[in-house]
Amino acid sequence: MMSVVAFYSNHSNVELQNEWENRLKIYNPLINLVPLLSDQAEYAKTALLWKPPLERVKKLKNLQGLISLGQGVDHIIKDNIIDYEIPIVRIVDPFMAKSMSHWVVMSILNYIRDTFGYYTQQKNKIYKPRKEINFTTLKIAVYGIGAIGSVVAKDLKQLGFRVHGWSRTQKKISGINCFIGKDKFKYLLETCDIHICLLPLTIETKNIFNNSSFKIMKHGSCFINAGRGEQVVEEHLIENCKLGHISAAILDVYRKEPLPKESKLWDLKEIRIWPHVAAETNPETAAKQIANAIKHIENGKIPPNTIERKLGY
Ligand code: NDP
Ligand code: OXD
Repeated sequence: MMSVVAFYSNHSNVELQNEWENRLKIYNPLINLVPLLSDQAEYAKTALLWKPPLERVKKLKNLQGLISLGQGVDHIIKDNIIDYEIPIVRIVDPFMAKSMSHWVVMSILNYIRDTFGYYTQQKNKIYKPRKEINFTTLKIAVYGIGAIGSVVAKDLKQLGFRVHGWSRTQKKISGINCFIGKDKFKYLLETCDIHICLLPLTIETKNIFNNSSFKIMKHGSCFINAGRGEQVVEEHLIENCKLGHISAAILDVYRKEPLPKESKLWDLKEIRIWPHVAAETNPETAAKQIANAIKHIENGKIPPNTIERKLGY
């Protein structure tokens, strides 16, 4: 029997849906993706979603499970619109963790080697060494050391950085100083030089980077966010960048995406803007686990990587 799956991605287009379907068919030739907004979606037991219109999802009465097309699920559980108790599954893909790690490493290396200073010099034909930050003295904090953050932390350690991690439950990762709790969050803000947010968006993490957190960071700190935009009070970040208190901010995610043209974030010399691409979902590497999740859902079983609703991630 056909396995009908309702599909929606915010870059929704037929090519993307076809690409996913072709990848999924390798593992189950009976999988048939149909657009979430189509009438056929009424028959779907599973929905494969990225930033879907949740009111539409809610109307599909045959759904037995939802799968996020990313590692985060905030786009599905936000505002509790989907209030019924069916499994919500997320992707956990080592490819994405590595991809994120590359982006973070690149961001940090650009920061400490002043890549953008050299670009500017080149434009003006200036041939002169610029100040380099001594990486051995830098302390890095990775907020969120789960599937992605733990890989980032380990790779940074491997490159010779001093790395600290922060999570909800205590972790033990060789070579990484792991912390939990609000006091230790404050301690990391106060003592680290580079702050990397890789947290999921939950009630606890919303607005976690605000004036109170930025102000207690060391003067000249570097802030990197690839978690979620709503974890940062953008006006406060802008204020602290203008003061030079935050000397560099590398951002991949925003409160409103796509980042509106009128956002002041675009204009600050301290800020680098990336359009939510730090670790993109890869159909080639993620299809197998999604096909498996679809099978579990259709058999009334709980798939691996089903989130704990009460935790929100
Ligand atoms: P995980 O759930 O595997 O890891 C989340 C980490 O955050 C865990 O260490 C968790 O602690 C910690 N955490 C959660 N809540 C709190 C809290 N209140 N206080 C302290 N620590 C907390 O998620 P992933 O690593 O897979 O992904 C993290 C996020 O990265 C995603 O939710 C998404 O928002 C973002 N992301 C961004 C991408 C991009 O391209 N920009 C791509 C992919 C993901 P514990 O270990 O104790 O559970
Ligand atoms: C994700 C993302 O959550 O791309 O996977 O942001």
